[in-house]
Amino acid sequence: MLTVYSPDHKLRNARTELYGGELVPPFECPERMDYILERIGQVGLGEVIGPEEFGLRPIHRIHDPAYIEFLQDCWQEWEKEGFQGEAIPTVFPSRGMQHRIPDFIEGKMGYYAMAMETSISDGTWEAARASADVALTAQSRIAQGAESAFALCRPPGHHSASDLYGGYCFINNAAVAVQAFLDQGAVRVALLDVDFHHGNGSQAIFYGRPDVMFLSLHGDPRHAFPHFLGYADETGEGAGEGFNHNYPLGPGTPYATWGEALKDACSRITAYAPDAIVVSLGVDTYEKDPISFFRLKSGDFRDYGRTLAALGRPTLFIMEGGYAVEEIGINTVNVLTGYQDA
Ligand code: OKP
Ligand code: ZN
Repeated sequence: MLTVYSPDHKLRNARTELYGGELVPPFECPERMDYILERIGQVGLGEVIGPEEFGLRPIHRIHDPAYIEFLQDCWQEWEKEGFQGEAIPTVFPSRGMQHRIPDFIEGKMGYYAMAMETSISDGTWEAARASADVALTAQSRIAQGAESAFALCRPPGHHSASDLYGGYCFINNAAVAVQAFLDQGAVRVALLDVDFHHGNGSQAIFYGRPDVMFLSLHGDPRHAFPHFLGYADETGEGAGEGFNHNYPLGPGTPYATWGEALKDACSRITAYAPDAIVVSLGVDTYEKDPISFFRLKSGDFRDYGRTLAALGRPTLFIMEGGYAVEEIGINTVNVLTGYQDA
């Protein structure tokens, strides 16, 4: 399987994440990519290539241009105020308040943030743009006839909606790739999110649309980030009714239970008969993940890779989360070899 990777992800090197009331080194760190690349080499998964540049056009198909401009300018505007730390909002358009976009950077950040653990710093925008190019390059290979490809994206994307960043995400790489398939002639695309966290951004983007089926297995929002979306009764709206499927799962969920939910999702995908499948691949479902609560073991990743292969559709894997850094390579590549060897 071909992997697309850009070293520009290293430009995303925030020093801080707001966690438990402290500023700690981010869980979503550059070293994650080193372990995955190392494992790709060890098992001989296939060629690793750099991305092509696609510019802003495919990104604007998903994201509000004013939001993209905000991401581009955020760090410079923050620095200009003379603030000493990384950029973090402190005030939000909550219930009963205006949803007008302020001029001052701290207000703008509150407007565009869905969570505040994610600091913005120098290079964040450049890395996010490169991550989208990685996704689009892998997508183009499948459009040209490859049966699968792996977009080794960093930063991740599935929490980002049209005009929201947070949860370590800035541009929704998977959604941008889904839209690229559709713009190139696909009629239906399934977006399957197996990251531990609910893909609230992806769900929001496609919620009213029948041309994309979104399915997500994730920690129950009553117990897990992002807390405010991901319930089972969110099934789509308008023309999109019936094309959104959430599988919220509780603390301690083992692979036996998780795998049953995956099989249900797969039968829905088969019935939908998509032209392509995009997988938001997070391996924070792993038993030793430091911020998650499922109990998948390394061998389980290989097993569900085989389940995905049985769908028999062109499949684009997009990297999302996974924070047990030393095992992230083994777990991620197990999905891909499980798929490939099936
Ligand atoms: C990004 B991705 C845990 C707080 C969680 C943010 C998690 C973002 C996950 N107590 N904070 O979906 O892997
Ligand atoms: Zn996650």
